[in-house]
Amino acid sequence: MADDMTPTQEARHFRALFLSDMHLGTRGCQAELLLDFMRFHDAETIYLVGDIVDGWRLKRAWYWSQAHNDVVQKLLRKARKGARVVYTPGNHDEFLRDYVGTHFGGVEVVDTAIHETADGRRLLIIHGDQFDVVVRHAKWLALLGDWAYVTALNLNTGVNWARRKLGFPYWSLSAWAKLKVKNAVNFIGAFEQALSGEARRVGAHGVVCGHIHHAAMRDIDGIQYLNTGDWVESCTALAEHHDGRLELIRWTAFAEAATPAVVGHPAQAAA
Ligand SMILES: [Mn+2]
Repeated sequence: MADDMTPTQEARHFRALFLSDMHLGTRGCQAELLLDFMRFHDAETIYLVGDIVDGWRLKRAWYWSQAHNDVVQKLLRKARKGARVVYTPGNHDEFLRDYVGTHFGGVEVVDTAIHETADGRRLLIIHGDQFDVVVRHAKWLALLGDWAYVTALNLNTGVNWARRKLGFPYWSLSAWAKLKVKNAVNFIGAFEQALSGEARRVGAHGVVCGHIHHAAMRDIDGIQYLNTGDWVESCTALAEHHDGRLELIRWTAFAEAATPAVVGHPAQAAA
């Protein structure tokens, strides 16, 4: 469908949109639904909260259809038309972490960001893989305290940096946890705790993250935990209205007419 085609429905305009885990470059990516979503949603600021392009797959089964191209074009077009686009890379597009602090095509690449809502709340924007080691060893770290926590965080970054330089894939906690289904619920809980804890540590009121492909909007000990979900399975995004109100949008609920494409195996999609 042409980009300029008049939509039969009015586009919704938001103050900010937060999207993560598109996994462009893999068959699992629901690019058509995403494209459809982007046609009907605009914002002053768009946050790309990591795992937008699945870089590790570049080496193996790279899948890049016209729809994947269109998604990128659409994003760049929104940037050209004046939207501020902020990209906080994740583990699958970790190669972009080498470009933190730079701009390309109107897109700012940053490690993490702070978004201030219309009603003055500060939200930490971060993909979330930075906490994989912390989550895996949550119990031990709780016993050992702050020093061990910070060390584990650095270790996570260091180990994966080294693995990347050596050409090994990122060690994915999410994929690991999904293999151990019994631990999945515990794992999600520990992830949410770790991320909301980090928001508190940096003095934010909440956190917007992705990584575990599990959309959520809830209060955790006074911190607003917001997970944007993904575009492999759930097709979700977070939006901020002009008054600061936050809304989790499940696009599949609106796009029922669209026949779901063949979805990649969730375990392979590896958050
Ligand atoms: Mn991830």
